[in-house]
Amino acid sequence: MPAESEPPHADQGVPCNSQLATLDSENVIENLRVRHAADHVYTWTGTILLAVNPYKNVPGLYGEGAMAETRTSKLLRTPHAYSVAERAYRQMAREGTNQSIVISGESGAGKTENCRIILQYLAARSRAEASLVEQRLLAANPILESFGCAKTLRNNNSSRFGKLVKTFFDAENKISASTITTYLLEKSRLVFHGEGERNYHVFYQLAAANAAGDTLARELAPGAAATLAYLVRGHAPEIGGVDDLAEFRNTVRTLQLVGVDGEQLRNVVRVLGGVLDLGEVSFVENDQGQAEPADAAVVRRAAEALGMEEEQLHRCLRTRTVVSGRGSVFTVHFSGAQAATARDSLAKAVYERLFNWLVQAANQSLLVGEGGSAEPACVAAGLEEEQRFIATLDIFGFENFETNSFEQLLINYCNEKLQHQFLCHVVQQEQELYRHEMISWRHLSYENNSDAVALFEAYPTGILWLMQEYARLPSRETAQEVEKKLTRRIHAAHRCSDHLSVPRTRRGNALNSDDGFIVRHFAGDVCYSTDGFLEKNAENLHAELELLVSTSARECVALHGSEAAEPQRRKSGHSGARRGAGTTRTVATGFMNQLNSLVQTLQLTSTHYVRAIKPNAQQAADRFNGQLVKKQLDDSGMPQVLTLMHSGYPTRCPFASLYDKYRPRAPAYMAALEPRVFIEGLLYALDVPSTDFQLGMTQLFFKGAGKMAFLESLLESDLLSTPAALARMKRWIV
Ligand code: AOV
Ligand code: MG
Repeated sequence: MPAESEPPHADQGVPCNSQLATLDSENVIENLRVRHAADHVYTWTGTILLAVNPYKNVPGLYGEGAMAETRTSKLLRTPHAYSVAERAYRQMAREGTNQSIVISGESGAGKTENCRIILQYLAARSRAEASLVEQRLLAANPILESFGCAKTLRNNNSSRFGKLVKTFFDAENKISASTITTYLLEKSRLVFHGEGERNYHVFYQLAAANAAGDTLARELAPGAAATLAYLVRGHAPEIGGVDDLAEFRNTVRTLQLVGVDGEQLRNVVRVLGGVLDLGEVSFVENDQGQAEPADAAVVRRAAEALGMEEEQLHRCLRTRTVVSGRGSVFTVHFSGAQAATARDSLAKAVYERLFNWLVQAANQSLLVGEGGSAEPACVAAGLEEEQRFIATLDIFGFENFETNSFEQLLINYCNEKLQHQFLCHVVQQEQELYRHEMISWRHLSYENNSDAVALFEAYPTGILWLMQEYARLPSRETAQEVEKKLTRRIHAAHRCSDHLSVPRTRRGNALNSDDGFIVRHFAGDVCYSTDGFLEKNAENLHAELELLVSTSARECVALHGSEAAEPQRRKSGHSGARRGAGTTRTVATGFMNQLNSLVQTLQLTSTHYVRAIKPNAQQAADRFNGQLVKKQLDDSGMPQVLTLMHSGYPTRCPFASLYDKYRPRAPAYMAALEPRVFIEGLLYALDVPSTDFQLGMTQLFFKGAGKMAFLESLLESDLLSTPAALARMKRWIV
C-alpha cells in the first residue's frame, strides 16, 4: 500500500481522478490504465472508490500491515477498500449514524471480493481479541459462496444471489452482532446451466470429497461429478486453480463454526445428495403416454435422502390431483416432459430452502454470540433500535447474455434501481451540501433513469405488476399461451415508452414479437424471452409438491424459504401446504418489495460507493481494455459524476485545517481575524484568482477539478512565508 505522503508519479497515475488536469472520461481511463499497469487497484473519483480488478494477488495490498496503516491514517486519502471501510467506521463512531457501503459493477468486476475485503477489515477493526462473532461473520462468506456461487462464462465465482450484511456495533464501537439478508437465489441453475458453466460449487466439492473417500461424503453422496445429470450440463466440471476437495473441507469447517455440525451437518450433505439423486430420475412413457420413473431404486434413494415418503414422492413425480369446477377430484397423469418439470421444480425448491436455512443458521450464530442463548428474533429487533450498523451490499451484476430470461430481468431491474439510488444520492447530496454551505450555484439537472425504473414498478402497468396479473389468471390455457398474452400486454401498455420495444424477427434468430420484449437499460438494451416466466414467477410449488417438501423429515428442507431468509422471523411449526387458491404473491413483486425496503434502509444511512471495474473479458491479469472500461464507467454513472465535479466544487477543505496551520505563522494583524476572513486573506496573499474558489459556511471550496495538488501543497508546506505572499497579504489588509 503506497504511503499517503508519496508524491504522485508520472508512471503511477494519480490516486484521485480529481487531481487530473482535465477531468474527462479519456483522462480518467488513461489514469486507470497507468495505475492498472503499476498494480494500483484503487483510485478515487471524489469520494467514490473505483476498484479495477487485478485478477492476481498484489503483494502487500491487503493484510495486517495495510490494515494498520489505514487505521492510523489521519486523512484516509489512500484509495483502498480499507479506506472506505474506515471512513464508514469513523463516521459511524463520530456521528453515531448508520452507514452503508454499496458495491456495484458488472459480473466479474470484483464486488464479492471487495465485500469480503471490507468485512475482513471491519472484523479486524474493532477487535480487542478475536471474538467468535467476528470469526463467524467471516465464516458466513465461504458458506454463502459454496452454496450460492457458481462458474459462469463471465466469472468463475459468480454470485447467483444478492446479499446485505449488516454489522452492528455497540457503545464502544466493537462488533456485537451481524445479520445477513439474501436476495433472489438463481434456482434455475440447479437444473440447467449453459455450456462451459457449472452448477453451485458445493456439489463439485462434495463429488471431489466423495471420490477422495471422505467419510462424510463417501457415506452419503452418490458417484462422481463427471456422470451426474445435474452436474454435467456445462461440460466443465473443474475450475482451473480451484481445489474442490480443499474447498469441501473449508465449507465443512465453516459450517461447523456457525453451529451446523453432527447430525445437522450430515443432513445437509444427505439433502445435497438427494437433490443430485432427483437429477438422476429419468422417465419412460407407457402406451398412453403416462410417465413412470425408469428406475424405482433411484426414487427410493432420493426419498430417503430428502426425508420424504417414497410412495408420496413417487406419486408426485407422476401425477397431480386436480379439483374440477364442480368439486370432483381426479388424477392427471404426467407426460414424460411434465414429470421432468415436476422433478426439477422439486429439486429447485429443496435447494432454495436448504440455502435459506443455512443463511438462517449463520444469522442465528451471528446474533447469539458467544455461548449466549438469547432468542434471535428479539436480539435482531433490539439491535436495529439500539445499535448502529454498517451495511455492506454485494449484489449480482448487470447481465446481458445471448438469451435472457426471468432471472436476468430481475437482476437487471435491481441494478437499474440501485443506479437510480446512486445518481439521486450522489448528485443530490452534493447539491445539498452547496446549499447548506450557502455556495452560489446553478442547480444541475442531470439525466437519471427514473423512467426505466417506473417501467418495472409503476402500478398497475409496470412489467412486474403485469406479470403478477397474469400469474393469477385462472385459465385453461397452457403456460406458453398465457406467456404470449402477457408479452403482448406488456407491448401494448408501454407502446409509447422510450425504454421498451418489440423484438423483430431477423433471419430467424431473434425472437418473434410475442415471445419477448427489449428493455433499454442504463447499461444497454437487453432482449428478454418470456418463455418460462410463469413457472419461474410462481412463489409456491404445485400444492402436492409443496406439501411434500413442507413435511420433509429434514429440518433444512421443511422450513419455508421466504421465512428462513428473514433474519428476524422464525417458523413456529409445519402447517403443510401454504398455497391458497387466488394467492397473489409472485417472485417478482416479492423481490420488488424486498428491494424497496433495501433502498429505504440505504436512504437512512450515509452511503459510501465502491464501483468495481473489469479490465478485460478474459479474467486475465495485466490486460487493460480501454473500450470495455469506458463502457463500464459510462454505465456506472461516471459521466454525471464527472460533470458534477467539473462544474462543481469537488476539492474542499474545512476552514479549521488551514486556519490552525497558518494562524501561528501569520503576522499579528492577520491572526486576529476570524477563520473565514483569515482564509480569504490567505488565498489573496497566494494570488489565487477569486473565480477559482468559494467560501462556504465552514469549508473552502475549489471550483472544478485539478485543485487537489494545490490544496495538498497548501496543507503540507508553508506557502505564506515567501516575501511576495507577505507583501500581498499586507496590501489586502489595507
Ligand atoms: P463479482 O462479484 O463482481 O461478480 P468477484 O468479486 O467474484 O466478481 O471477482 C471475480 C474474480 O476476480 C475473483 O474470483 C478474483 O479471482 C478476482 N478479483 C476480484 N477482485 C480482486 C482483487 N481485489 N484482488 C485480486 N483478485 C481479485 V458476479 O458475483 O459474477 O456479478 O454475479
Ligand atoms: Mg459476486
